[in-house]
Amino acid sequence: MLELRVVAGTLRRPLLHGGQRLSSGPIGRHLNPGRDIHWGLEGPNRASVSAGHRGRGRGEEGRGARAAHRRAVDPAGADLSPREEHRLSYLYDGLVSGQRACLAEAITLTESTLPRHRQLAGQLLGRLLHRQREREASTEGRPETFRIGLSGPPGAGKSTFIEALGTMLTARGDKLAVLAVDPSSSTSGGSLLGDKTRMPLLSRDMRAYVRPSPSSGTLGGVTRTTNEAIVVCEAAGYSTVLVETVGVGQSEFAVADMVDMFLLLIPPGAGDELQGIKRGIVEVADAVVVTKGDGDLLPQARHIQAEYTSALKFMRQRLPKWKPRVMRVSAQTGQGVPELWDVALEFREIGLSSGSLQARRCAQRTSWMRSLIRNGVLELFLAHPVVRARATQLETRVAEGLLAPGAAADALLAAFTEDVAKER
Ligand SMILES: Nc1nc2c(ncn2[C@@H]2O[C@H](COP(=O)(O)OP(=O)(O)OP(=O)(O)O)[C@@H](O)[C@H]2O)c(=O)[nH]1
Ligand SMILES: [Mg+2]
Repeated sequence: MLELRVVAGTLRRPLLHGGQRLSSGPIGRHLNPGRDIHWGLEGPNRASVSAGHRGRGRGEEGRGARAAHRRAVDPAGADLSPREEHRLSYLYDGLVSGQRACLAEAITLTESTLPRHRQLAGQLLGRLLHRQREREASTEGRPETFRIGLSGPPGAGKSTFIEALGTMLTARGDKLAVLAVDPSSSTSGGSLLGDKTRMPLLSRDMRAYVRPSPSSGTLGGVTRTTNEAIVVCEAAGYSTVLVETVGVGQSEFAVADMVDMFLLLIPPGAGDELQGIKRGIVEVADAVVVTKGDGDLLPQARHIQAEYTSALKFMRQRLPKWKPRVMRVSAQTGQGVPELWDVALEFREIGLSSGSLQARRCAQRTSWMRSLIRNGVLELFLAHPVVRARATQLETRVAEGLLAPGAAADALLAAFTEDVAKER
């Protein structure tokens, strides 16, 4: 609430962020356009858009039509130089025709922290989301793609399971994208090597696209980069998107809030009484998957399955028409993997016919936006010179118990708003 008050009270002139009209005024000077706040989703202006892009090639669509489309999709969009416009058109056309090189380049663009790149990425996202919505209009609002999040403790068998499920799906002709979110390895890119080696078949499979999704070390980073990567992969025709995240910290909650179905993977070794697994994450799971149900681990896997089955009976149902299931699989033998996929498809079908899946996506878009606002405003606040000058001293006094945290926060916020007001 505080952050929103600050924004409402200080922003005046229109400014562009990530291709969306936002605001400016004094605060804008400290804002890094397109990075601090990046929208990348349909705003109210875009809701009434009717003219549009149908995913045609460059040759079919004239320059004028392209510019008109750009204005329609993104009325507040930043002015692009001819070179930038060419790059965006190249990426857009390449993406919608399924070129892997463009997919990689587009995701890299969305991950960039350079302000101009963030703006370009925002424009690209706007166009892709517009295209997605147009396509959904022809399927009565039914999303064409299926987004699945998978989380679980380190070593639960997530990547091995994705490899087993993924190869089954690509053998059936599906195109599958795997985004691996590893909040702990944001700078080293450590998940890349790990997950590529754990998904050797998928990494070589032309119908699959495996990519680590960096988090920039923050939860807001996970929300931004992963949400954007999902949209980009879908535009490139990857109709199933799997998002793997290690169940430590909060990243799994962020991922649960960006997918159609959320799976919690539990290894047999997790122990009794849902040991080590946060109850909250069990509550948001649409299915619990007990992994490694083979060999010596089978009895324990059965035991865990029974335990979760009874635990879930007492949990509040998240969707009226869906009771979370507990499945047992072995990625090593492949046992239970097709059955699990059948359950996932059943979940999707029920979600689509009841409308809960569409409703979930709508709510997720709003929460994506709010998360970006929260992070953007916080970054803006922390980067403000007055805040930077006083924060350390106030923090020290709070840490020593000399000042109440609330009083310190109020003092800092007051200093910030006063300074911003002075600048107006
Ligand atoms: N017996 C058995 N072992 C498995 C199975 N699936 C995975 N494993 C083993 O469990 C270990 C961890 O597997 P990963 O797939 O890397 O687990 P993960 O959850 O992706 O791990 P992180 O990404 O590091 O959190 C590896 O040694 C796998 O060989 C299975 O179905 N059966
Ligand atoms: Mg893994």
